[in-house]
Amino acid sequence: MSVLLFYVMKYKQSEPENPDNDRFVLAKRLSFVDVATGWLGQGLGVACGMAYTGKYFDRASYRVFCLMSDGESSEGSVWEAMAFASYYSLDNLVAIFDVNRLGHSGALPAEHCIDIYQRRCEAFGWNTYVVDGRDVEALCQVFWQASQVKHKPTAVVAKTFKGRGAPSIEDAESWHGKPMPTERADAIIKLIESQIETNRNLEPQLPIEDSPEVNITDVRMTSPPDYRVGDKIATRKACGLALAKLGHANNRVIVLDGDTKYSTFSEIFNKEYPERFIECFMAEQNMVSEDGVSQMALEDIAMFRTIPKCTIFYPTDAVSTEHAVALAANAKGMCFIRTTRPETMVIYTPQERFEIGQAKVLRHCVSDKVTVIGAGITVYEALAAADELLKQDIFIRVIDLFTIKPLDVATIISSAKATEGRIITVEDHYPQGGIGEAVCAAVSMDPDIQVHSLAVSGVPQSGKPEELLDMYGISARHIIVAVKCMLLN
Ligand SMILES: Cc1ncc(C[n+]2csc(CCOP(=O)(O)OP(=O)(O)O)c2C)c(N)n1
Repeated sequence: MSVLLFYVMKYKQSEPENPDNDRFVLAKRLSFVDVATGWLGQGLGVACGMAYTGKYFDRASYRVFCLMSDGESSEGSVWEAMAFASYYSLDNLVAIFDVNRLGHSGALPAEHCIDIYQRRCEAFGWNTYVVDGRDVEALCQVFWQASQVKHKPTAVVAKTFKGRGAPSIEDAESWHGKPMPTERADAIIKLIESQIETNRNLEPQLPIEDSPEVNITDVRMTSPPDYRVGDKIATRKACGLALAKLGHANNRVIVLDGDTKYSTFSEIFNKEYPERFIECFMAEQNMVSEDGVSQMALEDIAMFRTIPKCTIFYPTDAVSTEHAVALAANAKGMCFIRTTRPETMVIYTPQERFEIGQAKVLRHCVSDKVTVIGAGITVYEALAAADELLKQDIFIRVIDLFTIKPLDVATIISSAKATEGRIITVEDHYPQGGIGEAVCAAVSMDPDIQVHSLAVSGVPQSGKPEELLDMYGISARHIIVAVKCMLLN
């Protein structure tokens, strides 16, 4: 990283987004990392897109560096990207394989067998160097050599040790993703600082300013659709024609296809703008690589709901989870069990019985005014809201769904009837395709039931679970507000 950032890469330190800067792709988020791909295996695909743009569209001098890990290279998408980069001769792209032998759970298949990585990279048509990842001079040399190579992307296979220099941490398993105790971290920082030999302020080289000005805002069709009512045309063809039309509007409209241009009709675009058509072949993972939010699954319920016969469990506590596992083992078809990261309180006795499609009513009394439906983590928020509202003499019924598909429609409807038709759903999921929509669909034929849904509406940031629940509107506090609003209306 230091060789790259302070010796090799050219960029304006004060302007991380300057288009002339060299690009840096890494799985971790820092201000000068152009793309952070915590969902491993996407980085190289994104870097390929940047390098392709730099070489063929911008025709600029900036270069693209992608720091990858050895564990990550188990992902098939990495090798799709490797094939893409060499096919398109992306000589402005350098991928650095940080081969530290370890993944999250332990040693990786190829461990420190550097030659395995070397041969794989060479087989994919890459100019490949093997270095000791701590040898500054060797790194400087291979990065310089890489800059001289034409028509081939470069792979730098660097042998490294995780936690190098830190006593009893170097090359040891089970440190991945584990916070270091403060005293230990302080000692290690001191140790590292004691090894710094110069306090010279290192300045990166400035970039060559030759990237074009690009405007991709306000891309409009130049004329309205040219179809008459009664015309017959396949929409896939209309889509292909529309893309070609959009190509007139802005020369930064490009099309990527995965060896299907005659089926998708993107061949129409290809004929008109061959230089803006990118054939990605049958490597769709690489084709769609994009910056993703690291491992926050907020669309999974929607995805699994669409699969025929798939059962979706979202157990709330350890007891219901164990039942979910046993029920899944005996269920026909695919099952998806959604579990929760933080520790949650056990709320069911060992004697409680669970069935697929049977929800649990956790709070109820004759004076209930609203039914609050949750699953998993949001059940605790609903219970906390119920406790708080109780102090204000407002009674709510709380339902734990247990399975989201199939949904316990009978319990939902009878609870809604008992609470004057009022339902609030609350879920740690995007609104689209989640619990709220499932419940709405289930009660849609009943004009006397109204559903208000609390769900995560934006792409979230990282944070503490309780902070995130509150920030994205699905905490007890938000449930209380929603209950009161519903009662006012
Ligand atoms: C696609 C994907 N699967 C699983 C994870 C969870 N995960 C985070 S880090 C990691 C292992 C990291 O090992 P490696 O890729 O070698 O990186 P490094 O040792 O350099 O940290 C895993 C499995 C992830 N981030 N992305």
